Amino acid sequence: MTLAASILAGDRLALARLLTLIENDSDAGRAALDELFAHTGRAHIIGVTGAPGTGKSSLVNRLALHFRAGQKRVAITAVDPSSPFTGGAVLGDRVRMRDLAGDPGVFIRSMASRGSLGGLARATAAVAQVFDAAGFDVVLIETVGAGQAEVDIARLAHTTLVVEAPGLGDDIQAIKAGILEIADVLVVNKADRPGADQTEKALRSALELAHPVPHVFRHHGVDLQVQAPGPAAPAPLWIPPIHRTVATAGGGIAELADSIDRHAAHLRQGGDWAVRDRNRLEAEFDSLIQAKLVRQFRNRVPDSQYNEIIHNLSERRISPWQAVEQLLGREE
Ligand SMILES: Nc1nc2c(ncn2[C@@H]2O[C@H](COP(=O)(O)OP(=O)(O)O)[C@@H](O)[C@H]2O)c(=O)[nH]1
Ligand SMILES: [Mg+2]
Repeated sequence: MTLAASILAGDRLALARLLTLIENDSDAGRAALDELFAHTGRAHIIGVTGAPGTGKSSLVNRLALHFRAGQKRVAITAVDPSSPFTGGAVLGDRVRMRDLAGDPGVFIRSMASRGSLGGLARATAAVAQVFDAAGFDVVLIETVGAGQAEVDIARLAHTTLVVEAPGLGDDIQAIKAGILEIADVLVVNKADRPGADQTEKALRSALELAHPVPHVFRHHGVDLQVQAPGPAAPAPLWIPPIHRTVATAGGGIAELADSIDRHAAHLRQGGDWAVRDRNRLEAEFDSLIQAKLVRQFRNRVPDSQYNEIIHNLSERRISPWQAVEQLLGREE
């Protein structure tokens, strides 16, 4: 039996093995991904992002328990570019997720980046695909921070939760970083702490600033048009709801999960589910083409020539554009 076939048959060890192969960017991993691809496209992919300490892991834990209570199979991955695989933060997350340990309807896997952020986004996309093919109904992806990696991972998700919490002094930071633009659902966690009102108010006014910009994906500056299979009437605009939660005690989780479900229904109804799916695949395809072309090209250029051009660049003898033209010729 191939690795992919074992995964489709529900073999958890095979699943764990493939995730390692993917992290190591191996050919065997890619071959299994190719085989699994036809079985993807069903899972609800949910991204959970926000600053460190806002309670993302605690929320993911609670949400997973909630979805399990509804008989859904749940896969969880935590992406932490700053910490190595065995690093403190990731281990801490694993300990907190102990409520779910031993449940065969749950699979938890932490990931650390090797190499570039682009590589991390690709690996995360691959991991989500594997969980999807393996039959998990919900895939929760926790990411730290407010950088490009989070935006990339939001593109991967159908539904993105942005988590804030009072008392961290970074509300403005996250809003500045434009993270609200990727939010489908906003969460003020640690609602048991003083300052939750202020955090919610700050979010609400930032949200009003961002509104009424339609929440659609743009590609190369052009709105993508995909024929919706659903009803002809245009779907109403989705306005990100704000939820208060106490992840440690479970407060507000049912309401939050309800919003997540409503968002999925909204995407399906309006045809945005297909749009996001298509955009995600196109972005992945683009990024793979770029990576492959650059690799092929670099293999053809001797290091000496490459280094000479870099040298000429830093000496300001040629501009970056001229450097590219020297190597690749002028575009027609
Ligand atoms: N008071 C309070 N503490 C919380 C809440 N949610 C999480 N915490 C605590 O905040 C800390 C960080 O939580 P964690 O889930 O690891 O945050 P993450 O870094 O965003 O994943 C932990 O000590 C949690 O126990 C909450 O709703 N209220
Ligand atoms: Mg965490």
